[in-house]
Amino acid sequence: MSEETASKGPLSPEMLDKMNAYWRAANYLSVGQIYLKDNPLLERPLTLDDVKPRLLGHWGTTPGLNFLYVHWNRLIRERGLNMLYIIGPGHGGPGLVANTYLEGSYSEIYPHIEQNKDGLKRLFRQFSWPYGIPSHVAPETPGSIHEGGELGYSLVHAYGAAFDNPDLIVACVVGDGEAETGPLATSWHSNKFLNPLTDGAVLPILHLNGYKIANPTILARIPHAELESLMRGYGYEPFTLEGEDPAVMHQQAAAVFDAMLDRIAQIQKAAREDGSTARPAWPMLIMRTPKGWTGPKFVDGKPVEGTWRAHQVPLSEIFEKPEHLRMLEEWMRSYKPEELFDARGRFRVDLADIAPKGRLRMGMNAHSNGGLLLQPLKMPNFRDFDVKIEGRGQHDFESTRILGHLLHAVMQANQDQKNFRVFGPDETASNRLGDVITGTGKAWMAETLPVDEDLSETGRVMEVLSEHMCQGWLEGYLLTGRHGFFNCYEAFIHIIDSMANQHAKWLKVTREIPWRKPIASLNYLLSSLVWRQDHNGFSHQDPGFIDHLMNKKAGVVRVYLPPDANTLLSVADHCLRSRNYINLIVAGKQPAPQWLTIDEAIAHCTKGLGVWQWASNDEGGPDAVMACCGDVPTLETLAAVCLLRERLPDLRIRVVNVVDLMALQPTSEHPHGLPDEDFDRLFPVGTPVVFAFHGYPWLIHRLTYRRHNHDNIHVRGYKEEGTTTTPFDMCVLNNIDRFQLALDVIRRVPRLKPLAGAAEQWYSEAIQRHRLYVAENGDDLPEIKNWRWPQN
Ligand SMILES: Cc1ncc(C[n+]2csc(CCOP(=O)(O)OP(=O)(O)O)c2C)c(N)n1
Ligand SMILES: [Mg+2]
Repeated sequence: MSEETASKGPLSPEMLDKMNAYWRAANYLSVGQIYLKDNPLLERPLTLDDVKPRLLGHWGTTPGLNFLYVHWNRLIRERGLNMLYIIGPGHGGPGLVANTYLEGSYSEIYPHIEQNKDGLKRLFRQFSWPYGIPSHVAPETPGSIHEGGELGYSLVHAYGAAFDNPDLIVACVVGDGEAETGPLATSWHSNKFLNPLTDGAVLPILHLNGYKIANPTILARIPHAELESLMRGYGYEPFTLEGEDPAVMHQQAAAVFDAMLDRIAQIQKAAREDGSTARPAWPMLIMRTPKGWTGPKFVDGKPVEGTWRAHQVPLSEIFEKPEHLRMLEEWMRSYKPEELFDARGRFRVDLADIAPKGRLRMGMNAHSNGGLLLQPLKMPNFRDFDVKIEGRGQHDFESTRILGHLLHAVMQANQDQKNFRVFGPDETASNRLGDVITGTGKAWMAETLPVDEDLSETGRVMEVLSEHMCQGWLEGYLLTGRHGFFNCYEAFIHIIDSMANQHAKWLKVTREIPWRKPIASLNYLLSSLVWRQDHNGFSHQDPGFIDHLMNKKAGVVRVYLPPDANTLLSVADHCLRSRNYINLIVAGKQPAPQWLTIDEAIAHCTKGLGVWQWASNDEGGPDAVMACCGDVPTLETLAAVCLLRERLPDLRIRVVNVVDLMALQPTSEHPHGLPDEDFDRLFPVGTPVVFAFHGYPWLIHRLTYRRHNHDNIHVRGYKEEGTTTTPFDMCVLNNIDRFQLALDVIRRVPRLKPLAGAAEQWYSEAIQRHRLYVAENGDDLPEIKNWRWPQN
């Protein structure tokens, strides 16, 4: 590089040369991974035998990611930074693998990928190879907490990682295509929740390479001033880096990053030493560089570098066109591998030396393997928050309010550790968990007015009306070794279905990677449930998230439907202590009868399902089993038992309540699955089972399909009938009401066949009476509304 270029910036000529060589090495290794299975140092002319039969991967984004990596390396070394690197366009996986290899962390974690020619050959070969490594920044990639396969979540993950990590800087690349997604578009607002006093910093880089797969990006095709205004409008101070001449770009990048990091240091000093509480305008970078930078400029007469054609594999017809093989060799040789690796294939020591050492290497940053840092939550004794049962079902409590007391105590117990946060889309109070806010407050760095309550710069309850942000922050928080709890309306949790998928995949894979240490589980509380949408109606009625999660790997997912407050406490305690799961808890917030003492609740939850003997009269074996799962189905089932007992006192009914949905499956399908012998004891073969389920009924069939008594299991659940109506009418509309359940039993028990006609008559009269009353009075019949389990 010329002296003149080198003098225009903070890098010494020697450092500039080394950084550029380091970048060339990363680019070389990235291309090598995409194309080659042999001849990794190009010691002989490239032949088709050296090329992989299937060319899989993405080049376009990679040189930009590599460029940033070498600059982070310099900054980490010069400033002793604790830095995590999150890549939105995770399809740039080869770049991260290349860089963690060059810094040595890859070989430490995977010793067979040695720092020599054999290691290079394996490094290349394994990429996108069956049983090798994935093409994206996957859990297998050292230093990663973010796969980036599904675009949109990089920035929320970055913020989640930065919360309560005051010494951490999270550099986050946002793809300009990724920036078009809904979750990413809203993520910029995370800066209204990040406190420079107690949290780390997020350094967003908008990677404006101009293109997605096949189209330009919006942000690349609006005037620069408009883009800057957009970023200013989001509350950032935008910096810009633009160009393609490597020497100039290295100098400019070094200057701009020095300025941005100085700015971060100023912001943190103002908050930490000078007592400033103002919301800072954090720096962000708009980086405008060519897509596929340093790659082939033209292929088959068409421009590639700097266009969407560079997205995947720019030379894809290697086997068909000899010209492509020649161009690939030329491209790879343009990085001058002979100057980068010694004769044995080891990265040149003086170049390797510019990378940070030990734990400061981004591939080794402990925050990227959060389990290493995980401190168990200090858990108060949940028994202390129990509801005293004075007569079963005689008093109503809001179960989630009781849980709120426990969460409040968890929050208080862990205030010093600063490793627990509660997340929710503006519904924490509505879900009756408001107690958790008391004494901790809700995080808020934006303006406040006298009318506001509980907003605080140091709040630990995170409320924002974006399920995406709640989910993303929580994931980032968990993946970096902390704990959390997400509460959400049941119907709207579907908004993050896809994010839950991705997290489940991450967990599934990490469980198989020995160096990834277990992290705290992702805990959901779904409340404001389908059956009790008194204010809202049909739009708010959808219990399908359960079904969604049930498709995930059994090793990862747990689903609990505690029927009352004490079971909810027991389940929540269990979930908060667990590791590497997605725990779904479904529990109502409306006043509802309470059934079990805390000791009974613990015993019941430990089993996952069991006979409620106090509600059963099944001596000598049941005529029918009435199973229930969920709070409203449990109430209706118990009311149906009473109806039956009044009319048919000698009918032997067994009540089985299910808290842990997974227990219904065979042991072969899920670790919580009840052994067949136990299942058969509860649900004897040949005995009719009327099952009232909180969610869509088909799920119970799916779970019990292989059980011996499956043919006799008849399920009632939500069948997409709803509106703004009374609680009991919701049950009637979906045929899960007490009259229907009682009728089902009469219809199914063979010896009651003769009574079926009269029972049908009785049923229609009851429903008729209900309908007329509800239509006339706008409320449920008093004997329904005020029904209580009889005391004897
Ligand atoms: C949510 C989502 N939608 C679509 C895709 C398919 N996809 C993969 S890469 C890509 C283009 C990404 O463009 P950009 O974010 O600009 O990344 P880069 O240009 O840096 O490769 C698309 C649409 C995806 N991975 N995720
Ligand atoms: Mg792009």
